[in-house]
Amino acid sequence: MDTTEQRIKIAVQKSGRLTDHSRDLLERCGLKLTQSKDQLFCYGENMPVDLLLVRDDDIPGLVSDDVCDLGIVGLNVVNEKRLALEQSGKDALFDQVFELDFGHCRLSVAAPEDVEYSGAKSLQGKRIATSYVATLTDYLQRNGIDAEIVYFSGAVEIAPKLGKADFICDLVSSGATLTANHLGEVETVLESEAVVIQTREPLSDSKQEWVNRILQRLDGVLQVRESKYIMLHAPRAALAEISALLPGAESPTVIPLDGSGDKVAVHAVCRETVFWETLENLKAAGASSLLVLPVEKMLA
Ligand code: PRT
Ligand code: ZN
Repeated sequence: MDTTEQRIKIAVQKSGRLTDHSRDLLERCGLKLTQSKDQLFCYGENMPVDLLLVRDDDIPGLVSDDVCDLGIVGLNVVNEKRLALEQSGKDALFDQVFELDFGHCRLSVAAPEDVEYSGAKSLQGKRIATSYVATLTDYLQRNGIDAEIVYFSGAVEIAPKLGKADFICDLVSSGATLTANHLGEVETVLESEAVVIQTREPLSDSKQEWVNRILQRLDGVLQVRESKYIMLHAPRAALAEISALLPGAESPTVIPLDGSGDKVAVHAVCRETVFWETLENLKAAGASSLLVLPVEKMLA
Protein backbone atom coordinates (compact mmCIF):
# COMPACT_ATOMS: atom_id res chain seq x y z
CA MET A 1 0.00 0.00 0.00
CA ASP A 2 1.87 3.10 1.26
CA THR A 3 5.43 3.52 2.37
CA THR A 4 5.98 3.77 6.15
CA GLU A 5 6.56 7.54 5.97
CA GLN A 6 3.19 8.07 4.38
CA ARG A 7 1.29 6.07 6.98
CA ILE A 8 -0.37 7.92 9.85
CA LYS A 9 0.79 6.85 13.28
CA ILE A 10 -1.68 7.21 16.15
CA ALA A 11 -0.51 6.75 19.73
CA VAL A 12 -3.14 5.06 21.92
CA GLN A 13 -3.06 3.69 25.44
CA LYS A 14 -1.78 0.10 25.49
CA SER A 15 -3.74 -1.11 28.45
CA GLY A 16 -5.98 0.98 30.67
CA ARG A 17 -9.21 2.90 30.91
CA LEU A 18 -8.94 4.49 27.46
CA THR A 19 -7.80 1.43 25.49
CA ASP A 20 -11.07 -0.27 24.52
CA HIS A 21 -12.92 2.96 23.75
CA SER A 22 -10.04 4.30 21.63
CA ARG A 23 -9.81 1.16 19.50
CA ASP A 24 -13.55 0.76 19.28
CA LEU A 25 -13.96 4.32 17.98
CA LEU A 26 -11.24 3.87 15.37
CA GLU A 27 -12.73 0.56 14.28
CA ARG A 28 -16.11 2.23 13.92
CA CYS A 29 -14.40 4.74 11.61
CA GLY A 30 -13.77 1.76 9.33
CA LEU A 31 -10.22 0.91 10.41
CA LYS A 32 -9.39 -2.84 10.38
CA LEU A 33 -6.43 -3.66 12.60
CA THR A 34 -3.99 -6.53 13.03
CA GLN A 35 -1.89 -6.53 16.18
CA SER A 36 1.82 -7.33 16.07
CA LYS A 37 3.14 -10.31 18.09
CA ASP A 38 4.93 -8.00 20.54
CA GLN A 39 1.56 -6.26 21.14
CA LEU A 40 3.11 -2.83 20.71
CA PHE A 41 1.83 -2.03 17.27
CA CYS A 42 -1.41 -2.40 15.28
CA TYR A 43 -1.29 -2.38 11.50
CA GLY A 44 -4.21 -0.80 9.64
CA GLU A 45 -5.10 -3.27 6.90
CA ASN A 46 -7.45 -1.09 4.90
CA MET A 47 -6.25 2.46 5.66
CA PRO A 48 -2.72 3.99 5.81
CA VAL A 49 -3.08 4.21 9.60
CA ASP A 50 -1.14 2.35 12.30
CA LEU A 51 -1.48 2.41 16.07
CA LEU A 52 1.38 2.58 18.54
CA LEU A 53 0.36 1.07 21.87
CA VAL A 54 2.01 2.94 24.74
CA ARG A 55 1.52 4.24 28.29
CA ASP A 56 -0.86 7.18 28.30
CA ASP A 57 1.73 9.48 29.91
CA ASP A 58 4.03 8.99 26.90
CA ILE A 59 1.41 10.02 24.31
CA PRO A 60 1.79 13.84 24.38
CA GLY A 61 5.59 13.48 24.15
CA LEU A 62 5.39 11.08 21.19
CA VAL A 63 3.08 13.49 19.34
CA SER A 64 5.10 16.56 20.35
CA ASP A 65 8.31 14.89 19.11
CA ASP A 66 6.56 13.94 15.84
CA VAL A 67 7.10 10.22 16.43
CA CYS A 68 3.32 9.94 16.07
CA ASP A 69 1.04 12.21 14.04
CA LEU A 70 -1.97 11.84 16.32
CA GLY A 71 -2.64 10.64 19.86
CA ILE A 72 -5.72 9.70 21.86
CA VAL A 73 -5.29 10.61 25.51
CA GLY A 74 -6.99 12.21 28.51
CA LEU A 75 -7.09 16.01 28.57
CA ASN A 76 -5.67 15.75 32.11
CA VAL A 77 -2.47 14.19 30.71
CA VAL A 78 -2.31 16.62 27.77
CA ASN A 79 -2.79 19.61 30.02
CA GLU A 80 -0.16 18.43 32.52
CA LYS A 81 2.42 17.90 29.77
CA ARG A 82 1.66 21.25 28.10
CA LEU A 83 1.90 23.16 31.39
CA ALA A 84 5.06 21.30 32.47
CA LEU A 85 6.72 22.29 29.19
CA GLU A 86 5.49 25.89 29.44
CA GLN A 87 6.65 26.18 33.05
CA SER A 88 10.14 25.14 31.94
CA GLY A 89 10.09 27.74 29.16
CA LYS A 90 9.33 25.32 26.31
CA ASP A 91 6.45 25.05 23.87
CA ALA A 92 4.21 22.02 23.53
CA LEU A 93 4.42 21.02 19.87
CA PHE A 94 0.95 19.50 19.63
CA ASP A 95 -2.59 20.82 19.33
CA GLN A 96 -5.81 19.44 20.69
CA VAL A 97 -7.98 18.82 17.63
CA PHE A 98 -11.01 16.82 18.78
CA GLU A 99 -12.98 15.87 21.92
CA LEU A 100 -14.07 12.25 22.10
CA ASP A 101 -16.75 12.25 24.81
CA PHE A 102 -15.41 9.28 26.79
CA GLY A 103 -12.99 8.92 29.72
CA HIS A 104 -14.81 11.70 31.55
CA CYS A 105 -13.35 12.60 34.92
CA ARG A 106 -12.21 15.68 36.80
CA LEU A 107 -9.04 16.68 38.54
CA SER A 108 -10.19 17.82 41.95
CA VAL A 109 -8.80 19.00 45.23
CA ALA A 110 -10.18 16.88 48.07
CA ALA A 111 -10.11 17.43 51.81
CA PRO A 112 -10.36 15.03 54.74
CA GLU A 113 -13.99 14.89 55.93
CA ASP A 114 -13.19 16.50 59.28
CA VAL A 115 -11.49 19.58 57.79
CA GLU A 116 -13.38 22.89 57.86
CA TYR A 117 -13.22 24.20 54.31
CA SER A 118 -14.30 27.67 53.30
CA GLY A 119 -13.18 28.22 49.71
CA ALA A 120 -9.87 28.08 47.85
CA LYS A 121 -8.21 30.43 50.39
CA SER A 122 -8.34 27.51 52.88
CA LEU A 123 -5.51 25.97 50.83
CA GLN A 124 -3.18 28.87 51.68
CA GLY A 125 0.03 27.62 53.33
CA LYS A 126 -1.12 23.99 53.26
CA ARG A 127 0.46 20.85 51.75
CA ILE A 128 -1.32 19.29 48.75
CA ALA A 129 -0.34 15.83 47.47
CA THR A 130 -0.64 15.20 43.72
CA SER A 131 0.92 13.66 40.65
CA TYR A 132 -0.38 16.65 38.63
CA VAL A 133 2.28 19.11 39.76
CA ALA A 134 2.20 21.46 36.75
CA THR A 135 -1.60 21.63 36.59
CA LEU A 136 -1.91 22.26 40.31
CA THR A 137 0.91 24.85 40.23
CA ASP A 138 -0.96 26.68 37.48
CA TYR A 139 -4.27 26.48 39.38
CA LEU A 140 -2.73 27.81 42.60
CA GLN A 141 -0.99 30.65 40.73
CA ARG A 142 -4.19 31.64 38.94
CA ASN A 143 -6.02 31.75 42.27
CA GLY A 144 -3.24 33.63 44.10
CA ILE A 145 -2.68 30.80 46.59
CA ASP A 146 0.68 29.93 48.08
CA ALA A 147 0.71 26.24 49.02
CA GLU A 148 3.26 23.44 49.11
CA ILE A 149 2.90 20.73 46.47
CA VAL A 150 3.95 17.25 47.60
CA TYR A 151 4.63 14.90 44.67
CA PHE A 152 2.98 11.47 44.84
CA SER A 153 3.21 9.18 41.81
CA GLY A 154 0.22 7.05 42.81
CA ALA A 155 -2.17 6.25 45.70
CA VAL A 156 -2.43 9.98 46.35
CA GLU A 157 -5.55 9.46 48.45
CA ILE A 158 -3.57 7.95 51.32
CA ALA A 159 -1.29 11.02 51.69
CA PRO A 160 -3.39 12.76 54.41
CA LYS A 161 -3.63 9.51 56.42
CA LEU A 162 0.15 9.15 56.25
CA GLY A 163 0.51 12.71 57.54
CA LYS A 164 2.27 13.70 54.30
CA ALA A 165 -0.31 16.27 53.16
CA ASP A 166 -3.35 18.28 54.28
CA PHE A 167 -5.21 17.96 50.96
CA ILE A 168 -4.93 15.92 47.81
CA CYS A 169 -5.43 16.76 44.14
CA ASP A 170 -6.35 13.74 42.02
CA LEU A 171 -8.66 12.39 39.32
CA VAL A 172 -12.20 11.58 40.35
CA SER A 173 -15.00 9.94 38.40
CA SER A 174 -17.61 8.29 40.63
CA GLY A 175 -16.04 9.66 43.83
CA ALA A 176 -16.11 6.19 45.46
CA THR A 177 -12.33 6.18 46.05
CA LEU A 178 -12.50 9.52 47.85
CA THR A 179 -15.43 8.40 50.00
CA ALA A 180 -13.64 5.15 50.90
CA ASN A 181 -10.71 7.26 52.13
CA HIS A 182 -12.91 9.73 54.05
CA LEU A 183 -12.15 12.55 51.65
CA GLY A 184 -14.53 14.98 49.95
CA GLU A 185 -14.12 17.07 46.79
CA VAL A 186 -13.72 20.78 47.48
CA GLU A 187 -12.42 22.32 44.22
CA THR A 188 -12.51 21.27 40.57
CA VAL A 189 -9.20 22.08 38.90
CA LEU A 190 -9.95 20.58 35.45
CA GLU A 191 -12.83 18.80 33.70
CA SER A 192 -11.35 16.09 31.52
CA GLU A 193 -12.27 13.68 28.74
CA ALA A 194 -10.33 11.79 26.08
CA VAL A 195 -9.15 14.03 23.23
CA VAL A 196 -7.27 13.70 19.95
CA ILE A 197 -4.03 15.62 19.72
CA GLN A 198 -2.07 16.29 16.54
CA THR A 199 1.59 17.13 16.03
CA ARG A 200 2.37 20.74 15.05
CA GLU A 201 4.79 19.43 12.40
CA PRO A 202 3.07 20.03 9.05
CA LEU A 203 1.86 16.76 7.51
CA SER A 204 2.12 15.89 3.83
CA ASP A 205 -1.04 16.68 1.87
CA SER A 206 -2.02 13.03 1.62
CA LYS A 207 -1.49 12.45 5.36
CA GLN A 208 -3.45 15.57 6.30
CA GLU A 209 -6.26 14.47 3.98
CA TRP A 210 -6.47 11.14 5.83
CA VAL A 211 -6.33 12.89 9.20
CA ASN A 212 -9.24 15.12 8.14
CA ARG A 213 -11.13 12.07 6.98
CA ILE A 214 -10.56 10.28 10.28
CA LEU A 215 -11.68 13.33 12.28
CA GLN A 216 -14.79 13.69 10.11
CA ARG A 217 -15.60 10.00 10.57
CA LEU A 218 -15.05 10.29 14.34
CA ASP A 219 -17.49 13.18 14.35
CA GLY A 220 -19.99 11.02 12.48
CA VAL A 221 -19.51 8.11 14.90
CA LEU A 222 -20.10 10.39 17.91
CA GLN A 223 -23.15 11.98 16.36
CA VAL A 224 -24.95 8.73 15.51
CA ARG A 225 -24.71 7.44 19.06
CA GLU A 226 -27.71 9.45 20.21
CA SER A 227 -29.30 9.92 16.81
CA LYS A 228 -32.51 8.28 15.67
CA TYR A 229 -34.44 8.49 12.42
CA ILE A 230 -38.11 9.23 13.07
CA MET A 231 -40.90 8.65 10.57
CA LEU A 232 -44.52 9.54 11.21
CA HIS A 233 -47.75 10.61 9.55
CA ALA A 234 -49.39 13.89 10.52
CA PRO A 235 -52.13 16.29 9.47
CA ARG A 236 -50.50 19.20 7.62
CA ALA A 237 -52.10 21.61 10.12
CA ALA A 238 -50.18 19.99 13.00
CA LEU A 239 -46.77 20.25 11.28
CA ALA A 240 -45.46 23.24 13.24
CA GLU A 241 -46.33 21.70 16.61
CA ILE A 242 -44.91 18.31 15.61
CA SER A 243 -41.66 19.79 14.27
CA ALA A 244 -41.17 21.63 17.56
CA LEU A 245 -41.53 18.36 19.48
CA LEU A 246 -38.85 16.49 17.50
CA PRO A 247 -35.77 16.46 19.77
CA GLY A 248 -32.69 18.06 18.23
CA ALA A 249 -33.96 17.74 14.64
CA GLU A 250 -33.05 20.04 11.78
CA SER A 251 -35.87 20.85 9.29
CA PRO A 252 -37.74 17.60 8.72
CA THR A 253 -38.54 16.22 5.28
CA VAL A 254 -42.28 16.53 4.56
CA ILE A 255 -43.73 14.20 1.92
CA PRO A 256 -47.37 14.31 0.72
CA LEU A 257 -49.20 11.02 1.20
CA ASP A 258 -51.03 9.63 -1.81
CA GLY A 259 -54.82 9.73 -1.53
CA SER A 260 -54.98 10.70 2.15
CA GLY A 261 -56.19 14.26 1.83
CA ASP A 262 -54.29 16.61 4.05
CA LYS A 263 -51.97 14.07 5.68
CA VAL A 264 -48.21 14.13 5.18
CA ALA A 265 -45.31 11.86 6.06
CA VAL A 266 -42.61 13.50 8.21
CA HIS A 267 -39.05 12.13 8.29
CA ALA A 268 -36.40 13.61 10.58
CA VAL A 269 -33.04 12.79 12.13
CA CYS A 270 -33.22 13.51 15.85
CA ARG A 271 -29.82 14.13 17.41
CA GLU A 272 -31.02 13.75 20.97
CA THR A 273 -32.51 10.79 22.83
CA VAL A 274 -36.05 9.98 21.75
CA PHE A 275 -37.99 9.02 24.88
CA TRP A 276 -41.36 7.26 25.04
CA GLU A 277 -42.76 10.57 26.37
CA THR A 278 -41.65 12.28 23.15
CA LEU A 279 -43.58 9.73 21.09
CA GLU A 280 -46.65 10.11 23.33
CA ASN A 281 -46.50 13.90 22.94
CA LEU A 282 -46.16 13.56 19.16
CA LYS A 283 -49.21 11.27 19.11
CA ALA A 284 -51.18 13.73 21.23
CA ALA A 285 -50.28 16.44 18.70
CA GLY A 286 -51.88 14.39 15.92
CA ALA A 287 -49.06 12.12 14.71
CA SER A 288 -49.73 8.50 13.79
CA SER A 289 -47.78 5.50 12.39
CA LEU A 290 -44.69 6.51 14.39
CA LEU A 291 -41.46 4.67 13.64
CA VAL A 292 -38.08 5.23 15.34
CA LEU A 293 -35.04 3.71 13.62
CA PRO A 294 -31.38 3.59 14.67
CA VAL A 295 -28.90 5.53 12.52
CA GLU A 296 -25.97 3.42 11.32
CA LYS A 297 -23.65 6.05 9.82
CA MET A 298 -23.75 9.82 9.38
CA LEU A 299 -21.58 12.23 7.39
CA ALA A 300 -22.29 15.90 7.86
O1 PRT B 1 -0.48 2.40 32.31
P1 PRT B 1 -0.89 3.79 31.95
O2 PRT B 1 0.07 4.84 32.44
O3 PRT B 1 -1.17 3.89 30.48
O4 PRT B 1 -2.31 4.02 32.63
P2 PRT B 1 -2.73 4.86 33.94
O5 PRT B 1 -2.83 3.91 35.07
O6 PRT B 1 -1.88 6.09 34.09
O7 PRT B 1 -4.14 5.41 33.49
P3 PRT B 1 -5.62 4.80 33.61
O8 PRT B 1 -5.81 3.70 32.61
O9 PRT B 1 -6.00 4.53 35.02
O10 PRT B 1 -6.44 6.11 33.17
C1 PRT B 1 -6.29 6.63 31.89
C2 PRT B 1 -7.12 7.91 31.79
O11 PRT B 1 -8.49 7.62 32.07
C3 PRT B 1 -6.79 9.01 32.77
O12 PRT B 1 -5.64 9.75 32.40
C4 PRT B 1 -8.06 9.85 32.70
O13 PRT B 1 -8.02 10.70 31.57
C5 PRT B 1 -9.15 8.81 32.48
N1 PRT B 1 -9.96 8.52 33.69
C6 PRT B 1 -11.32 8.55 33.73
C7 PRT B 1 -9.54 8.15 34.92
C8 PRT B 1 -10.67 7.96 35.72
N2 PRT B 1 -11.77 8.22 34.95
C9 PRT B 1 -10.53 7.56 37.09
N3 PRT B 1 -11.51 7.38 37.80
N4 PRT B 1 -8.30 7.94 35.42
C10 PRT B 1 -8.18 7.56 36.69
N5 PRT B 1 -9.24 7.37 37.56
C11 PRT B 1 -8.93 6.92 38.94
C12 PRT B 1 -9.25 7.90 40.05
O14 PRT B 1 -8.15 8.74 40.27
C13 PRT B 1 -9.49 6.99 41.24
O15 PRT B 1 -8.28 6.71 41.90
O16 PRT B 1 -9.70 5.79 39.23
C14 PRT B 1 -9.97 5.69 40.61
C15 PRT B 1 -11.45 5.42 40.75
O17 PRT B 1 -12.20 6.60 40.56
P4 PRT B 1 -13.58 6.86 41.31
O18 PRT B 1 -13.73 8.34 41.52
O19 PRT B 1 -14.62 6.31 40.38
O20 PRT B 1 -13.55 6.10 42.60
ZN1 ZN C 1 -0.42 6.72 33.05
